Amino acid sequence: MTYETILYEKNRGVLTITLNRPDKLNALNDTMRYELLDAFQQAQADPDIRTIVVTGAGRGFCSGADLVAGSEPMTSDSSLPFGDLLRATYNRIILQMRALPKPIIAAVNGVAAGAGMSLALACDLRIASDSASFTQAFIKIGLVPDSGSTWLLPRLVGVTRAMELMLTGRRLSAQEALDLGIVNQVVPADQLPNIVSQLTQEFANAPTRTIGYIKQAVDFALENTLADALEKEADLQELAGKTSDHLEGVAAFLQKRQPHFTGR
Ligand code: LHQ
Repeated sequence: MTYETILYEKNRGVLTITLNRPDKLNALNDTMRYELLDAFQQAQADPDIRTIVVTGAGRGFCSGADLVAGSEPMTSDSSLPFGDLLRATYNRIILQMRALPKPIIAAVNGVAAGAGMSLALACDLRIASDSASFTQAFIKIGLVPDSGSTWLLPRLVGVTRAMELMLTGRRLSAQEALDLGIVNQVVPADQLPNIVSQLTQEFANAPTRTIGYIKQAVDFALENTLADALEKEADLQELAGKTSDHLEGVAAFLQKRQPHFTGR
């Protein structure tokens, strides 16, 4: 598939998805949402892809839903009621990202607003440029936080802070987002690509299957009892124990050398 609104670049096991509507701070229109969904599906199916970076072109990461009526290519569903619109694309993107058994890193280069913030929250790690910012902008236009923000944000920052951010729409600096635990790291803007690239090279050489199991285990644990989480860990550990990367990890340890993980 050729994409119009995102860039899809594969390099040495790393897929970089760049949201590419810089004039609108990479607002999500119909085309972009379907392209993102397709890109994450490709990322899941392609065994050469071991990690995914999501970032934005220009000075924004993603400003959420495209609010400029009539500007969208009328490809499909922009006239749907909001509930159906969410079910048709946004919700599927978020579920696809959480179910994707590979690490997804948000390289948050600029403002992440509304569903754009949700998109960042649905990634596994967030590295922010010092010029990034975050806003639960929904309330400013009289909408409920969506695309997973109500589920993801309280889990990251606790209910007290999440409610404050959702009720006020206050725009957080990257440093505030770091202090609250929304991002993993804040780096100078000009170093963001290099620092993210170092990290993703590590992930491109990691025991990928096990990373998929870790995502599954943590998301499961957040919704279930300790007893159920222990059972899930046991199931997933059995699978992890059968990977060649586990055998390689143990062999490398015993031979006092660096492991060579293949993601199998
Ligand atoms: C934009 C946008 C944008 C279009 C900036 N659209 N053009 C789901 C389902 C159903 C319904 C709707 O919603 C959803 C999910 C959602 O995401 S709802 C929340 C939607 N997003 C927002 O409400 C955020 C709107 N944007 C803003 O509040 C600001 O632009 C932020 C805080 C993101 C950035 O502020 P600034 O850095 O001051 O930039 P700016 O406002 O000057 O924007 C730059 C340009 O980008 C500007 O265009 P222009 O032609 O004047 O230069 C904006 O109109 C355009 N833009 N966001 N979402």
